[in-house]
Amino acid sequence: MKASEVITVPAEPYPFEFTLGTVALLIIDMQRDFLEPGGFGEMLGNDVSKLRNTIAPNQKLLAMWRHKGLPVLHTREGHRPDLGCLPPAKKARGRSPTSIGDHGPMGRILVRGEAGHDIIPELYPVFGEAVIDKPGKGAFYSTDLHAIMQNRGIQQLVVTGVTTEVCVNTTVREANDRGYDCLVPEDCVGSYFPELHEAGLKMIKAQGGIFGWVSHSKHVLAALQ
Ligand code: TIU
Repeated sequence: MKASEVITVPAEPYPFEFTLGTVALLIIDMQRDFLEPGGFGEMLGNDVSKLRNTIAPNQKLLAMWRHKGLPVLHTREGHRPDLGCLPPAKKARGRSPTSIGDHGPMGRILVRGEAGHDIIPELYPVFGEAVIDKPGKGAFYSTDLHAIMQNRGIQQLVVTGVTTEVCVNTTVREANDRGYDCLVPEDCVGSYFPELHEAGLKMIKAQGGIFGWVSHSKHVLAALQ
């Protein structure tokens, strides 16, 4: 496959096209605190198994991306240890007795450098893969993701990770406003809430692909074989 070859993936609302020279895999917030039993997500009463179903398909996609030598970008949601980048409104919201910055099951919750903030071992970044620390839900807000993409000539993103309706959806919307095309493989994104997962995917592909495209990892893998 040449860098300029156009690859077509069956998707909704219509096939998604990209070239190897301009596409990246963007894996959103596959962090221990969201996915591991005993982490912050479970502590809040969520069933983490719904998110853990996304690990195996993400591993396959990541392996293909690495095999092809294509760019991989990872994000982590979290804050400086002094919480300087944590908006008081974000800290207060939820009214949980334990919140961001407090001591949780795997260190201080969503604080950079803590065990729970790090990416799960199954999808751990390797040398050369950018890790973007983001204070918000979207991966573009207050990060250098846009600059990295411009510098590397990236125009299309395959976006995976958690959660479908929160950080994945926000990031796809931000990417859309910056002129990027996004494909979301539905089996590689997950939510604690099945109905919000479904709605999150529908919102992306509705109205002729108002924010992007939705497909399945098997179609992306087959197109790259
Ligand atoms: N990564 C991400 O989606 N952060 C969240 O807080 N998600 C929830 O669904 N809570």
